Amino acid sequence: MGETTFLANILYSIAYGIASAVATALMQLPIITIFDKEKPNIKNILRKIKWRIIFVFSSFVGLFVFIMMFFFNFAFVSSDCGKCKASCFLEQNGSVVMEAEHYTYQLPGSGNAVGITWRETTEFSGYTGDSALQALLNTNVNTELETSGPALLYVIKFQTPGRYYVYVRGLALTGDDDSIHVGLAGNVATTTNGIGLSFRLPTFSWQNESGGNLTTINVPVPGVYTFYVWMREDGTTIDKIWLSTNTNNISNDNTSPGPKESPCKFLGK
Ligand SMILES: [Ca+2]
Ligand SMILES: [Ca+2]
Ligand SMILES: [Ca+2]
Repeated sequence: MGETTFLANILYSIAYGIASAVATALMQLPIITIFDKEKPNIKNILRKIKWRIIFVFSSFVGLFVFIMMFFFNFAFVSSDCGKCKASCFLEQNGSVVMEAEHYTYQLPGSGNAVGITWRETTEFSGYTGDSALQALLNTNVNTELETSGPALLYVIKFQTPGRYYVYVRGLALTGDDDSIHVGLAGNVATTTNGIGLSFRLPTFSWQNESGGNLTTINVPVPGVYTFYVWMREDGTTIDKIWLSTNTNNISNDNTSPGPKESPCKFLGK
């Protein structure tokens, strides 16, 4: 969240509210002047509009609240999502990049994954942003082809429709701690591949494949969608997500940090 932008928006809202209240008061003048049988001097006009102070004040409060809601919903665009978790990532030019730890919501696991949650960790070196997320406790649970693992939800505003290649930066402690499922808007992209999107190195690296296939999601029309990451095997650790319309962005096993996180806007939750 950009604090400078936040402060500027508050000051702008206050100034706008005061200006609106003054304008509302001034709008009373022609009415008073036309219907006033007394001489319309400043003293009489000020006396006549005195009872309208409550109305003007309530207008100010109402406008202030309205404008603050407006800015919370539409104008809090930050170049860095930071700790702003109730946020909506903005896709630009066929690409959106999200730190895993900046998820919008998390849903608990069910079935054999009951009680497992995604937890922030800085235990493994090489993460980007604030941390990575690990599905814990790690007691050898595998949801196989079910999406019953704890889920991370990322709300994304897509401007560019089309097929997106899913790249996730994560690490594998062992072969039993190395896979996730992903999907968009309830459509799972990986379960039909017989296995989830899997990590192959004990250090953070980018991976796109699930069961030897490219992992893709489809955005049919521009709009706001929710991207899902489900734990498949507990102990799996993820750091960053990159959705791109370009299949040649980065190769599997690449350990670079990748591009910086996309901008987001605050949803006011
Ligand atoms: Ca595995
Ligand atoms: Ca495990
Ligand atoms: Ca991260």
